Amino acid sequence: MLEEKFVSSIEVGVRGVRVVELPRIEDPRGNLSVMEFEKDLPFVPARCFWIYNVPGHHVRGEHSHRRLEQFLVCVKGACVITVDDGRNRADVALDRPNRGLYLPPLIWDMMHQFSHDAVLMVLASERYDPAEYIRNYDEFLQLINQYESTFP
Ligand code: T46
Repeated sequence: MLEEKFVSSIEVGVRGVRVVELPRIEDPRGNLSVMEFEKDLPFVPARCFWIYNVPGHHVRGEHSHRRLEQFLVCVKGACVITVDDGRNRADVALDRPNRGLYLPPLIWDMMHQFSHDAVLMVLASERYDPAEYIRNYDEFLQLINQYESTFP
């Protein structure tokens, strides 16, 4: 179960999306945060990428994934992630390096309001496959309707 995986997490009112508070080990030499993939994540990452040097007014994402699970941490700076399950929408501020955001498949996401120094790290459950993206919002809503009639 997802809730059992994440020791400290909260729902945001969008299907399956959770904000996760990661440990923050404070030390006079600096702080450290940690995740153990098999213990702390509902998937074992196959890929990691990071987004940086985003001009403040630019929006990234604006798509959904058919199968992909992702875990996002803004390891430096801040940004806002808008998540949408076709019924409900929420804005999540990723503004500290010990806060993560879990995204299951079939969530429409948008990344925006990047601070000039933001570095957004993303762990993904699969290798990169452009065919797995849904880039059209109407197509996304159709898939959600199919999904909800299959799994009411
Ligand atoms: C997501 C958000 C958070 C690759 O070659 N390999 C990769 O693994 C990725 C993620 C991208 N690319 C190439 C494909 C494009 O030519 O990098 C370019 C930019 O990718 P994209 O327009 O998809 O970037 P974002 O920031 O809109 O979205 C990315 C992820 O694709 C997506 O999964 O949720 O970051």
